[in-house]
Amino acid sequence: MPDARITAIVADITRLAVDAIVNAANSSLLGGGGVDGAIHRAAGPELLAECRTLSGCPTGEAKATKGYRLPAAWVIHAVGPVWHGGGQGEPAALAACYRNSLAVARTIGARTLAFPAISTGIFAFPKDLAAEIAVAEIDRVLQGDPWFQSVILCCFDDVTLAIYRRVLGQA
Ligand code: AR6
Repeated sequence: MPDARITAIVADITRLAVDAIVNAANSSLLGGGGVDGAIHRAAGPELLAECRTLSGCPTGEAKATKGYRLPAAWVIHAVGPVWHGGGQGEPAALAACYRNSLAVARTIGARTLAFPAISTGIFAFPKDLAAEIAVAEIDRVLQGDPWFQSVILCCFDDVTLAIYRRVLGQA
């Protein structure tokens, strides 16, 4: 069974009072639609101003900013892969996103975090495979590691929640 600190809920990630929320960004880090647009709207224009100083971010990697008007102190901007059929390293890039976001969380002192379902919206990554990768990678990092207190898989719809509950064995 995956680590019990990993849980799935349906929520608007911009409302969660965790140490850090993860953004499903693109490599420009200059905003966009989906959860990225929602995070920028809720955080205010200071977020974009800080993002402009970061010079973008490669796919599979993550960079942190402050959370500004969000309840979360930090935003970790992770760049998921665009799904091109699975033969272009998309699964490994998605796993790297989760792993690197957790590494960034540790460097900023964040113990409670929330992830959206990275790449499964505009970037079209299949939801089931994405959930399996997310849970496996987070679980691997949490094994024997007391640093993280809670990792929330923040779903925006009941279909995604059902997938995570099944993968987590919490159905
Ligand atoms: N809270 C939680 N989850 C959300 C929210 C929210 N407020 N809004 C959407 N989701 P997407 P991607 C879910 O498309 O596929 C942007 O333009 C959504 O239902 O936001 O990684 C970026 O700038 C889905 O399950 O991100 C990039 O260009 C999940 O978040 C591109 O989209 C991810 O969907 C990234 O695409």
